[in-house]
Amino acid sequence: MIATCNPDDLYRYTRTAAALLGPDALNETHIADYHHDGFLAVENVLAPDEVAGAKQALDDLIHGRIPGYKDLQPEPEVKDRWATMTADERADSVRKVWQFVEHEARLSALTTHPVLQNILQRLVGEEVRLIQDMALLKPPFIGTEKPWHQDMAYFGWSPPEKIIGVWIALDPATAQNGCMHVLPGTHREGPVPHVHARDCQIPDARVQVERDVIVPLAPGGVLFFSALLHHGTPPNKSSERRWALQYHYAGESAMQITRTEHAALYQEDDRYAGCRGAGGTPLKELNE
Ligand SMILES: O=C(O)CCC(=O)C(=O)O
Repeated sequence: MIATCNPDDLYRYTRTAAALLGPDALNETHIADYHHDGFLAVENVLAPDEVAGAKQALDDLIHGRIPGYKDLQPEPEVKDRWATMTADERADSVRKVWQFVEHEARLSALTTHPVLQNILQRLVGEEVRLIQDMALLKPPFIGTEKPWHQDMAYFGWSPPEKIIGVWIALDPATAQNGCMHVLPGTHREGPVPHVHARDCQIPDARVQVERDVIVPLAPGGVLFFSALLHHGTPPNKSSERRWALQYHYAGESAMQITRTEHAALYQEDDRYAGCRGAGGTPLKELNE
Protein backbone atom coordinates (compact mmCIF):
# COMPACT_ATOMS: atom_id res chain seq x y z
CA MET A 1 0.00 0.00 0.00
CA ILE A 2 1.47 3.37 -1.04
CA ALA A 3 0.95 6.26 1.39
CA THR A 4 -0.65 9.24 -0.39
CA CYS A 5 -1.23 12.83 0.74
CA ASN A 6 -4.07 15.25 0.17
CA PRO A 7 -3.03 17.14 -3.02
CA ASP A 8 -3.69 20.42 -1.17
CA ASP A 9 -0.64 19.67 1.01
CA LEU A 10 1.64 18.96 -1.94
CA TYR A 11 1.85 22.43 -3.49
CA ARG A 12 3.09 25.82 -2.26
CA TYR A 13 2.24 29.25 -3.65
CA THR A 14 4.86 31.48 -2.07
CA ARG A 15 7.47 31.61 -4.85
CA THR A 16 6.83 32.56 -8.48
CA ALA A 17 9.16 32.04 -11.44
CA ALA A 18 10.32 35.13 -13.31
CA ALA A 19 9.43 34.69 -16.99
CA LEU A 20 11.25 36.42 -19.84
CA LEU A 21 9.01 39.02 -21.49
CA GLY A 22 9.59 37.50 -24.89
CA PRO A 23 11.90 35.34 -27.03
CA ASP A 24 14.01 38.34 -28.08
CA ALA A 25 15.16 38.74 -24.47
CA LEU A 26 16.82 35.30 -24.43
CA ASN A 27 20.58 35.45 -23.90
CA GLU A 28 23.40 33.17 -22.79
CA THR A 29 22.74 33.86 -19.10
CA HIS A 30 19.17 32.57 -19.49
CA ILE A 31 20.46 29.46 -21.25
CA ALA A 32 22.83 28.88 -18.32
CA ASP A 33 19.85 29.44 -15.98
CA TYR A 34 17.94 26.74 -17.86
CA HIS A 35 20.77 24.28 -17.30
CA HIS A 36 21.07 25.26 -13.64
CA ASP A 37 17.36 25.43 -12.73
CA GLY A 38 16.00 22.89 -15.19
CA PHE A 39 13.42 25.24 -16.69
CA LEU A 40 12.92 28.53 -18.47
CA ALA A 41 9.63 30.43 -18.80
CA VAL A 42 9.18 32.78 -21.77
CA GLU A 43 6.08 34.91 -22.39
CA ASN A 44 4.84 35.96 -25.85
CA VAL A 45 6.30 33.05 -27.78
CA LEU A 46 3.07 32.51 -29.72
CA ALA A 47 1.13 35.42 -31.20
CA PRO A 48 -2.56 35.85 -30.26
CA ASP A 49 -3.74 34.52 -33.65
CA GLU A 50 -1.58 31.40 -33.20
CA VAL A 51 -3.08 30.82 -29.75
CA ALA A 52 -6.59 31.30 -31.19
CA GLY A 53 -5.81 28.84 -34.00
CA ALA A 54 -4.51 26.24 -31.54
CA LYS A 55 -7.61 26.61 -29.36
CA GLN A 56 -9.89 26.24 -32.36
CA ALA A 57 -7.94 23.15 -33.40
CA LEU A 58 -8.38 21.56 -29.94
CA ASP A 59 -12.06 22.49 -29.99
CA ASP A 60 -12.43 20.82 -33.40
CA LEU A 61 -10.74 17.66 -32.10
CA ILE A 62 -12.99 17.58 -29.04
CA HIS A 63 -16.16 18.16 -31.06
CA GLY A 64 -15.32 15.33 -33.46
CA ARG A 65 -14.85 17.65 -36.44
CA ILE A 66 -11.52 16.03 -37.38
CA PRO A 67 -12.23 12.71 -39.12
CA GLY A 68 -10.46 9.71 -37.63
CA TYR A 69 -9.37 11.39 -34.39
CA LYS A 70 -10.54 9.84 -31.12
CA ASP A 71 -7.77 10.03 -28.49
CA LEU A 72 -9.69 11.97 -25.85
CA GLN A 73 -9.60 11.06 -22.16
CA PRO A 74 -12.45 12.33 -19.94
CA GLU A 75 -11.97 13.62 -16.43
CA PRO A 76 -12.66 10.81 -13.91
CA GLU A 77 -15.63 12.81 -12.55
CA VAL A 78 -17.58 12.40 -15.84
CA LYS A 79 -16.33 8.99 -16.95
CA ASP A 80 -19.63 7.22 -16.25
CA ARG A 81 -21.66 9.86 -18.11
CA TRP A 82 -19.24 10.40 -21.01
CA ALA A 83 -21.07 8.19 -23.54
CA THR A 84 -24.31 10.14 -23.13
CA MET A 85 -22.83 13.65 -23.04
CA THR A 86 -23.22 16.15 -25.89
CA ALA A 87 -20.10 17.44 -27.63
CA ASP A 88 -20.51 20.80 -25.86
CA GLU A 89 -20.76 19.11 -22.45
CA ARG A 90 -17.66 17.08 -23.28
CA ALA A 91 -15.71 20.19 -24.24
CA ASP A 92 -15.50 21.22 -20.59
CA SER A 93 -14.93 17.68 -19.32
CA VAL A 94 -11.89 16.47 -21.27
CA ARG A 95 -8.78 15.75 -19.22
CA LYS A 96 -6.37 14.82 -21.97
CA VAL A 97 -6.07 15.08 -25.75
CA TRP A 98 -3.06 13.34 -27.29
CA GLN A 99 -1.48 11.97 -30.45
CA PHE A 100 -3.13 14.67 -32.52
CA VAL A 101 -0.35 16.07 -34.70
CA GLU A 102 -0.91 13.51 -37.44
CA HIS A 103 -4.56 14.52 -37.59
CA GLU A 104 -4.53 18.28 -37.07
CA ALA A 105 -2.53 20.54 -39.38
CA ARG A 106 -2.56 23.65 -37.14
CA LEU A 107 -1.23 21.75 -34.11
CA SER A 108 1.28 19.96 -36.31
CA ALA A 109 2.53 23.28 -37.74
CA LEU A 110 3.10 24.60 -34.21
CA THR A 111 5.61 21.82 -33.51
CA THR A 112 8.00 23.38 -36.03
CA HIS A 113 7.23 26.98 -35.13
CA PRO A 114 10.47 28.87 -35.95
CA VAL A 115 10.63 30.75 -32.65
CA LEU A 116 10.07 27.56 -30.64
CA GLN A 117 12.63 25.69 -32.72
CA ASN A 118 15.22 28.41 -32.29
CA ILE A 119 14.85 28.39 -28.50
CA LEU A 120 14.86 24.59 -28.39
CA GLN A 121 18.08 24.32 -30.37
CA ARG A 122 19.77 26.86 -28.13
CA LEU A 123 18.65 25.06 -24.96
CA VAL A 124 19.39 21.51 -26.13
CA GLY A 125 22.50 22.47 -28.10
CA GLU A 126 21.48 20.67 -31.28
CA GLU A 127 18.57 20.11 -33.70
CA VAL A 128 15.54 18.48 -32.08
CA ARG A 129 12.71 16.21 -33.21
CA LEU A 130 9.22 15.77 -31.78
CA ILE A 131 8.71 12.63 -29.68
CA GLN A 132 5.34 13.30 -28.00
CA ASP A 133 2.30 15.55 -28.39
CA MET A 134 -0.47 15.95 -25.85
CA ALA A 135 -2.59 18.47 -23.98
CA LEU A 136 -3.99 18.39 -20.44
CA LEU A 137 -7.00 20.72 -20.36
CA LYS A 138 -7.87 21.17 -16.65
CA PRO A 139 -11.57 21.95 -17.04
CA PRO A 140 -13.17 24.30 -14.48
CA PHE A 141 -14.04 22.76 -11.07
CA ILE A 142 -13.26 19.14 -12.09
CA GLY A 143 -9.76 19.39 -13.60
CA THR A 144 -7.70 16.80 -11.75
CA GLU A 145 -4.17 17.01 -10.47
CA LYS A 146 -1.17 15.81 -12.46
CA PRO A 147 0.96 14.63 -9.54
CA TRP A 148 4.67 15.43 -9.23
CA HIS A 149 6.75 13.44 -11.70
CA GLN A 150 9.69 13.46 -14.08
CA ASP A 151 8.73 13.12 -17.74
CA MET A 152 11.80 10.95 -18.21
CA ALA A 153 10.02 8.26 -16.18
CA TYR A 154 7.65 7.92 -19.16
CA PHE A 155 10.05 8.22 -22.08
CA GLY A 156 11.96 5.57 -23.97
CA TRP A 157 14.65 8.02 -25.10
CA SER A 158 18.10 8.79 -23.73
CA PRO A 159 20.17 10.63 -22.60
CA PRO A 160 17.83 12.68 -20.36
CA GLU A 161 19.90 15.85 -20.95
CA LYS A 162 18.78 15.85 -24.57
CA ILE A 163 15.03 15.51 -23.84
CA ILE A 164 13.01 18.68 -23.31
CA GLY A 165 9.38 19.52 -22.61
CA VAL A 166 7.55 22.50 -24.08
CA TRP A 167 4.38 23.52 -22.22
CA ILE A 168 2.36 26.18 -24.04
CA ALA A 169 -0.36 28.13 -22.19
CA LEU A 170 -3.46 28.69 -24.32
CA ASP A 171 -5.55 30.22 -21.51
CA PRO A 172 -4.13 32.30 -18.66
CA ALA A 173 -2.42 29.66 -16.48
CA THR A 174 -2.73 30.86 -12.89
CA ALA A 175 -2.18 29.70 -9.33
CA GLN A 176 -5.96 29.25 -9.09
CA ASN A 177 -6.60 27.14 -12.19
CA GLY A 178 -3.65 24.75 -11.99
CA CYS A 179 -0.59 26.33 -13.58
CA MET A 180 2.66 24.43 -13.64
CA HIS A 181 4.67 23.96 -10.41
CA VAL A 182 8.38 23.04 -10.54
CA LEU A 183 11.14 22.13 -8.09
CA PRO A 184 14.17 24.07 -9.42
CA GLY A 185 17.43 22.13 -9.69
CA THR A 186 15.89 18.68 -9.19
CA HIS A 187 16.89 17.68 -12.74
CA ARG A 188 20.53 17.71 -11.53
CA GLU A 189 19.72 15.00 -8.96
CA GLY A 190 19.01 12.32 -11.58
CA PRO A 191 16.12 9.91 -12.03
CA VAL A 192 14.02 9.14 -8.91
CA PRO A 193 11.78 6.07 -8.52
CA HIS A 194 8.12 6.50 -9.50
CA VAL A 195 5.10 4.56 -8.20
CA HIS A 196 1.57 3.99 -9.49
CA ALA A 197 -0.62 5.87 -6.99
CA ARG A 198 -3.01 8.65 -8.16
CA ASP A 199 -1.02 8.44 -11.41
CA CYS A 200 2.50 7.26 -12.19
CA GLN A 201 4.30 9.72 -9.94
CA ILE A 202 7.00 10.50 -7.43
CA PRO A 203 5.76 9.10 -4.08
CA ASP A 204 4.05 11.94 -2.17
CA ALA A 205 6.32 11.40 0.83
CA ARG A 206 9.38 12.10 -1.36
CA VAL A 207 8.15 15.37 -2.88
CA GLN A 208 10.37 18.22 -1.67
CA VAL A 209 7.44 20.61 -1.58
CA GLU A 210 9.40 23.35 0.21
CA ARG A 211 11.28 23.90 -3.09
CA ASP A 212 8.02 24.57 -5.03
CA VAL A 213 8.01 27.49 -7.51
CA ILE A 214 4.86 28.29 -9.51
CA VAL A 215 5.01 29.21 -13.18
CA PRO A 216 1.98 31.32 -14.14
CA LEU A 217 1.87 32.20 -17.85
CA ALA A 218 -0.27 34.30 -20.16
CA PRO A 219 -1.70 32.71 -23.34
CA GLY A 220 1.18 32.21 -25.77
CA GLY A 221 3.72 31.91 -22.95
CA VAL A 222 5.88 28.78 -22.87
CA LEU A 223 7.64 26.76 -20.17
CA PHE A 224 10.70 24.88 -21.44
CA PHE A 225 11.78 22.19 -18.97
CA SER A 226 14.17 19.32 -18.52
CA ALA A 227 12.84 15.75 -18.71
CA LEU A 228 14.31 15.18 -15.23
CA LEU A 229 12.74 18.25 -13.57
CA HIS A 230 10.22 17.41 -10.85
CA HIS A 231 6.97 19.12 -11.85
CA GLY A 232 3.25 18.79 -11.31
CA THR A 233 -0.05 20.66 -11.47
CA PRO A 234 -2.69 20.84 -8.72
CA PRO A 235 -6.42 20.36 -9.37
CA ASN A 236 -8.41 23.17 -10.97
CA LYS A 237 -11.03 24.13 -8.42
CA SER A 238 -11.69 27.51 -10.05
CA SER A 239 -14.31 28.48 -12.62
CA GLU A 240 -11.59 29.27 -15.20
CA ARG A 241 -10.56 26.77 -17.86
CA ARG A 242 -6.83 26.08 -18.28
CA TRP A 243 -5.95 24.73 -21.70
CA ALA A 244 -2.29 24.06 -22.51
CA LEU A 245 -0.40 22.13 -25.16
CA GLN A 246 2.59 19.99 -24.32
CA TYR A 247 5.17 18.85 -26.84
CA HIS A 248 8.32 16.88 -26.11
CA TYR A 249 11.46 16.87 -28.20
CA ALA A 250 14.64 14.80 -28.32
CA GLY A 251 17.95 16.15 -29.57
CA GLU A 252 19.23 14.59 -32.77
CA SER A 253 21.91 12.69 -30.81
CA ALA A 254 19.31 11.07 -28.48
CA MET A 255 18.46 7.40 -29.03
CA GLN A 256 15.47 5.20 -28.25
CA ILE A 257 16.01 2.77 -25.37
CA THR A 258 14.41 -0.51 -24.32
CA ARG A 259 12.46 -1.01 -21.11
CA THR A 260 15.44 -2.86 -19.66
CA GLU A 261 17.64 0.14 -20.42
CA HIS A 262 14.95 2.41 -18.95
CA ALA A 263 15.02 0.28 -15.80
CA ALA A 264 18.70 1.12 -15.42
CA LEU A 265 17.48 4.69 -14.76
CA TYR A 266 14.26 3.87 -12.89
CA GLN A 267 14.60 1.06 -10.37
CA GLU A 268 14.39 0.47 -6.65
CA ASP A 269 14.92 -2.69 -4.59
CA ASP A 270 15.60 -4.69 -7.77
CA ARG A 271 12.25 -3.69 -9.25
CA TYR A 272 11.27 -1.49 -12.16
CA ALA A 273 10.25 1.99 -10.89
CA GLY A 274 9.34 3.85 -14.10
CA CYS A 275 6.07 4.59 -15.89
CA ARG A 276 6.51 2.55 -19.07
CA GLY A 277 4.08 -0.26 -18.25
CA ALA A 278 3.41 -1.82 -14.87
CA GLY A 279 5.62 -0.65 -12.04
CA GLY A 280 7.19 -3.04 -9.57
CA THR A 281 8.19 -5.74 -12.09
CA PRO A 282 11.29 -7.57 -10.82
CA LEU A 283 14.27 -6.46 -12.93
CA LYS A 284 15.17 -10.05 -13.79
CA GLU A 285 11.75 -10.48 -15.47
CA LEU A 286 12.23 -7.54 -17.85
CA ASN A 287 13.09 -8.96 -21.23
CA GLU A 288 12.88 -6.11 -23.76
O1 LIG B 1 -0.62 20.25 -18.18
C1 LIG B 1 -0.53 19.80 -17.02
O2 LIG B 1 -1.38 20.00 -16.18
C2 LIG B 1 0.66 18.97 -16.63
C3 LIG B 1 1.27 18.29 -17.78
C4 LIG B 1 2.43 17.44 -17.40
O3 LIG B 1 3.23 17.77 -16.56
C5 LIG B 1 2.62 16.19 -18.06
O4 LIG B 1 1.68 15.68 -18.67
O5 LIG B 1 3.75 15.66 -18.00
